[in-house]
Amino acid sequence: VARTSRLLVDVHTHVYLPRYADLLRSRTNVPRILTNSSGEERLVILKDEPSGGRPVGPQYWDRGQKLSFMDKHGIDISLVSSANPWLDFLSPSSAESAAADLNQDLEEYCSSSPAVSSEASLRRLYGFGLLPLVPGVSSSAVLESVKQISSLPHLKGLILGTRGVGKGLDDPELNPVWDAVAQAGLVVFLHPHYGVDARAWGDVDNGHVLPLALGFPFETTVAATRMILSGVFDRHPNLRLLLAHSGGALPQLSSRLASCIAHDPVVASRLKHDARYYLGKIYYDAVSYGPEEMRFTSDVISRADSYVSSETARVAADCKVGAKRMMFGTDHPFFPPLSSTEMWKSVVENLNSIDTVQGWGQQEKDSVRGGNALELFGL
Ligand code: 5CU
Repeated sequence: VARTSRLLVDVHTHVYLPRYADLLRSRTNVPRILTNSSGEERLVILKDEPSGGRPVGPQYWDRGQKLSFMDKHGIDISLVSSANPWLDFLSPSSAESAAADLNQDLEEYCSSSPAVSSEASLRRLYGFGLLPLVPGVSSSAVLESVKQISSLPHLKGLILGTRGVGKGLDDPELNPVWDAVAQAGLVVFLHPHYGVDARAWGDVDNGHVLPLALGFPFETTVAATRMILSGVFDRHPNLRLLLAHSGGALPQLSSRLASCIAHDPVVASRLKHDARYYLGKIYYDAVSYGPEEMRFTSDVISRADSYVSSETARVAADCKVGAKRMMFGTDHPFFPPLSSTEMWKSVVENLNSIDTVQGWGQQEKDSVRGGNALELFGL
């Protein structure tokens, strides 16, 4: 571990692979890439996004630009995932063939990337594959896709949204998928796309702020909570789930969740453990932009084991335990700076935050910057 312990590893960084960008260009409905009257390409993916969309360019698909961004910010390795909305809008047969092709494309994207200069056995790019998770897809097609991803040496996990095959991630139909993914040792990266009911945002134009700052993390919070409530982690204790945006509001709400469960006759005896226990079985990116938020998340993860049962005596949590489950991320190519600056504010803020978390020593900071990711992804 010592030789690699100072590497900076980005676990939250996206791409629209060229094949996927072409698919978006071929569409006339959202999600799509359109060319406006000035000849500029625009990306339109979010619900209620102004129909003109926003500028999109090679930073979204060109591997050279990903590597330049990494060089500029001192990032040694990136675990690249396809960006939302993945294959959600396709028919089952189109989703199956797109997943197979895009997984192969991503393997090539990663396997032919340069080696890390200080560690020749590592490449600079690894990836999360895609499953054809759409309503109506057969279970065997999804399991075939899990098999394909685990056979591709540079894909270390898979990214998924919150809809599953139409009924969310607590759908019992997904049990064989969790089983297969856990057995294959793949990391599941859970990422939002839909946000929450847009009526909550009112009529004032606040750009993308409310759906991205609140809607995205609330969506993740709901999806992860439904997974906990469905007993996924009791049935699949080896499942490795990584939550985008530091798990949204889940760390903040987990004691309230535990209390609501304890007071509800429908679920009070359903789970093997107090809800707070499961937060210590999950992994979190450190994409929260503030040292206090990072410290809080690590505190909540740290205390999780003391909730193994309601009889367990609580011990004061050491936030260093939780730091083992958090990992640096950038969300590139999203959140580009509004005016040209050398370094991206979104990246610098996350790095500075990791560096200034009260109670984390150098070891914890190095772990969150890269050591944890190297371990989790077996690099
Ligand atoms: O800015 C955005 O729309 C996004 C997005 O769609 N997906 C993401 O991962 N981050 C930001």
